[in-house]
Amino acid sequence: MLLDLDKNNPGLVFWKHVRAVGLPVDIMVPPHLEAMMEEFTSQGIMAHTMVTDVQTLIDEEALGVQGEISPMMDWTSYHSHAAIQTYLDEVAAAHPAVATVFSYGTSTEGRDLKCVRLNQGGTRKPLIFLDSGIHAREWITNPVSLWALKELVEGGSTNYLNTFNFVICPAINPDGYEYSRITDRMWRKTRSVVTGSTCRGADPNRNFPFDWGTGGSSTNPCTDTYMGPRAASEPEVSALVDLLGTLQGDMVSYVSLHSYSQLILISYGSNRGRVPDHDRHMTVGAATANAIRGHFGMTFTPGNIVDLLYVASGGSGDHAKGSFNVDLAYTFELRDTGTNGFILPPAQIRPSCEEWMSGFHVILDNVRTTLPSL
Ligand code: 0X9
Ligand code: ZN
Ligand code: ZN
Repeated sequence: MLLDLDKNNPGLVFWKHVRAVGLPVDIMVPPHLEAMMEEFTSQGIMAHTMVTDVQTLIDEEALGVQGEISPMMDWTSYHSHAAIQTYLDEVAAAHPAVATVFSYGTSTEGRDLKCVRLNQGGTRKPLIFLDSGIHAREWITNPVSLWALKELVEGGSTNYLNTFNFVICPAINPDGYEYSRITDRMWRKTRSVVTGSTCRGADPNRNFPFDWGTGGSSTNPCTDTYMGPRAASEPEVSALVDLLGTLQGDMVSYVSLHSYSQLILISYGSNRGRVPDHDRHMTVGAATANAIRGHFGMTFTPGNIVDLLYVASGGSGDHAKGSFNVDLAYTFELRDTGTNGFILPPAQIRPSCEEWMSGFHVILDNVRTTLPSL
């Protein structure tokens, strides 16, 4: 009878097949065939239920898997995009009066673009914007922005919530980040499909509308500094441009995290050269570098992008300064200076976070002295 069922009844799934008389058989039975149990007993076959609901088991297993890919954030390893997003949700759940997660768009491959808004007391305050992960391979930037988030909600920086609101957006190029994690560690760009080319992706930091395509970016889709077919062609960039636009009335500072070289970069990167308030940016930048050096002795150098690096148009910092005229705009290049480059050892994650945070305090303290009345 069991052999017959094994062969002919499509409704039953034999987890353990019929072997010999006297040996047990495990059968998964769909709800509409539950009466089979009595038929077994009436045929003299001993039967009992081992698992009442298989779906519950599957669901519980899925929870376990999720726990594995998204542990509570630590600063001793690099985490997947999914784990980063889970951490944002955990922070918001643990601090509901202060932190809210919101989505501002979708990446080319369909990943949610998410940020956390910190707004203590629900009042309008000058807004600080911080992002990380615009370049896929610059992994260290993500734990640093998440560390800032943690310090602001429950660490040594909570007092800043009395003065400022924050929008923190880690992993603003999630497709590129996952591609760097899984396939090509050195990937830099987005993962968009380029019409007429087999090469994929544009450099998101050459794709912002302000001064787009005016120098230091490429029209060749196969290069790492491809500007894209048009300004804000990348969904990740266009969503961020729109988000920044909605914040511009309140935004007093824009900070973007890159690696590596240990630089505190000041706009413009385009041929426009230095910003009108370059001196103020230099003064605050030098104080920021001092604070960072005071922590573990690392040297960070402030300076204009073209002076220190090269002409590079379409950068996010240039857009924030040029289009929205924020008070202070900085693009950081985090550790190191080339020993490990992008592949910064996990042992340096925590120190990178701590030293950068003391620098960030200096920027916040200086913005505080020149606040506009909203
Ligand atoms: O070239 C870049 O985009 C940045 N350096 S990196 O090595 N991380 O790629 C510098 C960004 C400078 N900012 C602007 N060009 N506005
Ligand atoms: Zn917390
Ligand atoms: Zn970069």
